[in-house]
Amino acid sequence: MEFLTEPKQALVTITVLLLTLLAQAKYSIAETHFLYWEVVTKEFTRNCGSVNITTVNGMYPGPVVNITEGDTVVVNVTNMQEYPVTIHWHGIFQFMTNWADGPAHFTQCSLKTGNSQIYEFIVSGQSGTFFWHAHNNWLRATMFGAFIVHPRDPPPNYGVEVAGEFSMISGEWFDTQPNDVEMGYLYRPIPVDTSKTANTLNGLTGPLYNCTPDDVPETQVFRVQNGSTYLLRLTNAGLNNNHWFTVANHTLTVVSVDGNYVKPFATDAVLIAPGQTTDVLLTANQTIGSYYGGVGLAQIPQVGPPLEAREALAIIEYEGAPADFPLSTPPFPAPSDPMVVDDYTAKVLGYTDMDLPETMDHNLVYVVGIALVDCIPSEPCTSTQKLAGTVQNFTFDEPQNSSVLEAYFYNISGVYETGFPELPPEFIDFTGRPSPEYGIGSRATLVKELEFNQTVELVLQNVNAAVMLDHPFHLHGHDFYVVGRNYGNFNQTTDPATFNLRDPPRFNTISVHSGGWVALRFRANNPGVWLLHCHFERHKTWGMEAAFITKNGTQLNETLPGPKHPLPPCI
Ligand SMILES: [Cu+2]
Repeated sequence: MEFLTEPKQALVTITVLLLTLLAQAKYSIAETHFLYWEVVTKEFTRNCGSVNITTVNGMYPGPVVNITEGDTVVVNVTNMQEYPVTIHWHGIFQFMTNWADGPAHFTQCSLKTGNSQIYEFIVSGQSGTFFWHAHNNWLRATMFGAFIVHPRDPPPNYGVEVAGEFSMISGEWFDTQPNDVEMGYLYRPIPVDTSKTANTLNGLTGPLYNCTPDDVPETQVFRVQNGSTYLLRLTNAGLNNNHWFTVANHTLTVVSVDGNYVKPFATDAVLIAPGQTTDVLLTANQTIGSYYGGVGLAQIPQVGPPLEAREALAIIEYEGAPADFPLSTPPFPAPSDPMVVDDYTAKVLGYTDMDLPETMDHNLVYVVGIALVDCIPSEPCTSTQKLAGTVQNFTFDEPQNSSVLEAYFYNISGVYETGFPELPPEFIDFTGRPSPEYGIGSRATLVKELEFNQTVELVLQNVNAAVMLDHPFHLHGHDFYVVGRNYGNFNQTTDPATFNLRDPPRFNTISVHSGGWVALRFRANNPGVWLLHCHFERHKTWGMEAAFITKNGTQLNETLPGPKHPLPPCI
C-alpha cells in the first residue's frame, strides 16, 4: 500500500467524512419532489389497434414517483385534453392532507380542460410499493404509475442481499377510449363485449398478442445475474380483473402487501386484486437462460361474456443466456379455482408487533352486492332499470356541484346526508339463495360519521342479489387489519371467536370473495372524508361506494386544515 503523506491523509480523512455524511444524509434528510404533469392525449398501438388515450406527459404507463419516507411530494397537474381528471395516490395515508387524496366527487371536483391543480402531501409512517392513478370515470385505465416509497431507515433485512428491483404493473388495454367503455357499461342491463380487451404488464401486451404470426409485439426484458436475488414490486392497476403473477421455473417469496411487511412465504404464483400491491423476491437460481413471467386472469367466478384469457408476459433474461434458449409460458392457476385462491390467501399473515384495535367503538356490517336500480328520465338506459353496485342496499349518488369534503368543511347543505346504517335491517341468508331484499337498490348520498380516534370493526358481507361476484374493497386514508374471513353468512355471535388477533395482515385493499365476508379493523385517526369502494371499475361505476367522515379531534394536530392549494371549481 502506498505510504500517505500528511496532506494526502487529511484529504482521505475529509473524503471519508464527507462520504459518511452523504451516506447518512440518504437516511435522514427529507426532500421535496416537485413534479410537473401535463395530462395529454397520445396515440398508442396495442393488441393490433391504435387508440388515442389520456396520459400523463405522453407516457403509458405514467411516470414513476420514487421517494423516501418522510419526503414531500408537490405535483402540479395541468389538464391539456378534453376529459376532466383527478389523481389519487393509492395507499398513501394523506394524514391532514385529505384535500390531496383525489377521488372525484368525494374530496374534489374534477380538473377541467386548461386548468391546473397542485397536490401537495408528506408521505409519513409508511413505505413500500404504492401507485397513483386517475380517480374519475375510467381514465385510470391509461393514467397510472408506480409510487415507490423507500424506507427512511436502512432497508429491511430479507436474509439475502437484494441486487436490484423491478416494478411490474399489470392492467387492461381497451380497443376504445376507456371513458367510452364506461358509457357502454353504465346504462345497459348486460355488460358490453370485453373480447377486445387485452391484459398488460407495464403497458405492454407481450408476445401472446401477435396480430400476424410474424408480427410479435414488443416484449419487456428484465435482465438478471445468475445467483442474484431481486425485489419485484407487483401492482394490479387493472380495472376489472384479479391477476395471478408467476414466473416460469421460479419460486417467489412474498415479503410485503400494500406497503406492509408480511411473514415471508414461498409460492409459485401471487394473487393480486385490483388496487393491491405485493413485493416478492425472485432468486435467479435456474439454468442460465430466459424465462417468461407475467400476469393471467384470476376471476372468481367467471360470469358474463368470455374474458380475454391470454397472459401478458415479459422476459426474465439471465446474463449470458443462450439466444436459442427455449422460452416457455409458466403454468398459471386455473382462473376460477377458489381452492387455490383460499390456499394462497391463508398464507398471507402479518407480524405481531402492531397497533391492532382490541376494543371497538363501532361494529359495522355492510352488505355489498350487484343489484338493479330504476333508471331516471335523464339516463339513456336501454331498459327501465340498470345495474347498480350497492352497499347496505344503497347505490351511491355522486354529488355533482360540490365534493363531499367541501360540503363538510364549508358547511354546504344538501350535498350529502349522514346516518349511513351500521347494520343491515335483518340478518337474512345473504349468500345461500338469491335475496329479493337486495335485488333493487336505492340511490342515496349517505355517509357514516366517526369521532376522531374511534375504533371500527367493519364486516363486508357479500350478498346474492342480481348476481354474486368478487369485490376488492379499498379504503382511502387508512390501512386496516384483516381479522377474519369466510364463506357464507357472517354470524355476529359466533364468528368473532374465530378472528385472528395474533398476526392479521394489514392491507388497504381486500377481496370480498363471492359468497363470503371479510372482517376488518382500523382506527379513525385521520380527519376528513374517506372513500370506501369496490376497486373493480365496473362496480364502482355502478355506485358500489360508501364514505366515512372522521371528525376533528380536540387538538390542533387532530384538526383538518383547509386546502393548501386552490381546488378545481365544481361548476
Ligand atoms: Cu365489486
